[in-house]
Amino acid sequence: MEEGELAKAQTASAGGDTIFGKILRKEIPAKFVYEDEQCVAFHDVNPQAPTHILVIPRKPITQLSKADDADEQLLGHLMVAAKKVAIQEGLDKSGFRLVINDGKNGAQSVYHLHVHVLGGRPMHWPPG
Ligand code: TR5
Repeated sequence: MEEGELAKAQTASAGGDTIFGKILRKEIPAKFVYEDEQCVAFHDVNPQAPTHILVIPRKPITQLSKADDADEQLLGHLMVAAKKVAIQEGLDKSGFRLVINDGKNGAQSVYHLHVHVLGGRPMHWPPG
């Protein structure tokens, strides 16, 4: 993650509408590479890998740690959708990574839950 994104994560806070809400309402144009009744997926504006797509729920859950137990089906759905996106992008042949950042130390900068789908290059471990 770039310094700028890390800095944003330090100042970002939960609550209120986010840029992803605007994308969902089509107030900001974004090309959805996948969508269904519960989620949409679009390219990250600042890709950290040759393929970097975000899968977000239509329901505005701020972050994973704030999801309710009742969101269990939706959370599973996001992972299935992320898998479909990875396959659609041809990442299943070489491998890929899913990431959910949560809170300041988790480097979350946008407080609308999202799953990062990253691929197209070897990933490093441990992550930074
Ligand atoms: O750091 P976290 O996990 O919260 O990830 C937020 C991600 O949203 C980052 O990877 C950003 O690059 C990405 N992002 C931020 C904006 C944006 C976006 N992806 C697509 N389109 C975007 N728009 C239009 N505006 C942003 N501010």
